Amino acid sequence: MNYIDLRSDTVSHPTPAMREAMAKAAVGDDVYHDDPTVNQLEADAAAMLGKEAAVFVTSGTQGNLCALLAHCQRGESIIVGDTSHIFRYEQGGMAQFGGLIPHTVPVQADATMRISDLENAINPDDEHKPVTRLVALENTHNMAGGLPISADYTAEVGAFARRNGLILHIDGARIFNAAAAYSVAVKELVAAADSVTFCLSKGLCAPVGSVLVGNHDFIRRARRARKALGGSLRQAGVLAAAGLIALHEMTDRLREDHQNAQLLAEGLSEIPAVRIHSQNTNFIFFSLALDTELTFDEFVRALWGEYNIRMSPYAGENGLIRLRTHYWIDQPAIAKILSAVRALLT
Ligand code: TLP
Repeated sequence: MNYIDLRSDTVSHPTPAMREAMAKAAVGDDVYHDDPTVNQLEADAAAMLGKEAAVFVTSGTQGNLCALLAHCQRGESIIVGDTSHIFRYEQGGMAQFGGLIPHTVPVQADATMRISDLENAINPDDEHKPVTRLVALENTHNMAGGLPISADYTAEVGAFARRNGLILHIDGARIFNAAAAYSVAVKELVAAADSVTFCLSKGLCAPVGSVLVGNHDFIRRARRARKALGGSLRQAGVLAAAGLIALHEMTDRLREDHQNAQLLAEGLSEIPAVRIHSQNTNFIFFSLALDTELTFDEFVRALWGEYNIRMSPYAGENGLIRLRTHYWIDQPAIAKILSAVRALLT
């Protein structure tokens, strides 16, 4: 990348190895299940997450929606965090396309939801109320500042779900970041879940795509949902080829992104006009001191106009700037960012 883009990890471009693999990928028609590269990606993803089967989808949003459509019937209710991506940033697809009713529960500062709150969100067997079918977790949690949640907590929610006859889905868009943060195999983090969506296209750098995993019967139904949503692809092996590199070569290096985020946050915290709000995994949230000469918008514009550095205001909270490190933000880039911010703010 010939500019520095910190707006998200979704902006990461494919690596040279991915572009090469994409050019050489063996392909077939995936609707006939005969794209060997997609089949390989699905098999490898299922094995890595410890589930029976997988389906390649175009995005995290589509993966979550296919999961909800495959697990639930119209008119049912699902329990989700009040700051979860599924509830806040997926256009209410569950209601638009699935007729599902979200029952929100507060997400705590540590990115978990209290088990007592989850218990209270289950509707009683009462004909006035929608049937509660599913609970969804998010790991790492985007709006909680990229905090990972542990295998122990996930197991607790899994036990809660089983006790109450509920399905557990994990929006694991960045589950490999969580695994890197806890130094555990991703399989352990999702052992209690019935299904998991994870993204190939964020910190893992693939240009397109996510994967949804679960048991055979669930994946068969998710494939049907994907088709109805127009998400079944044909020679998708060109995309899956990059996905295979994401899975096998990019997951272990996420630790570097976390270390770089820490380095960047430490450097920024030494600049008097900067207030660091949080730094977890590959996320940083910061704001500018109130007496800073530049307005927030001027600061972001000058960084881009004068230094080729992109940052964006965070939609959730006024005045907060959200940064994400990724493969293309290396230590020389961090030095450039720090000197540009220093130059603009001092
Ligand atoms: N999040 C994007 C934006 O949509 C906010 C970002 O830049 O962080 N789950 C989680 C936890 C996510 O953060 C995202 C993307 C998704 C699902 C959806 O993935 P895509 O963008 O592939 O549909």
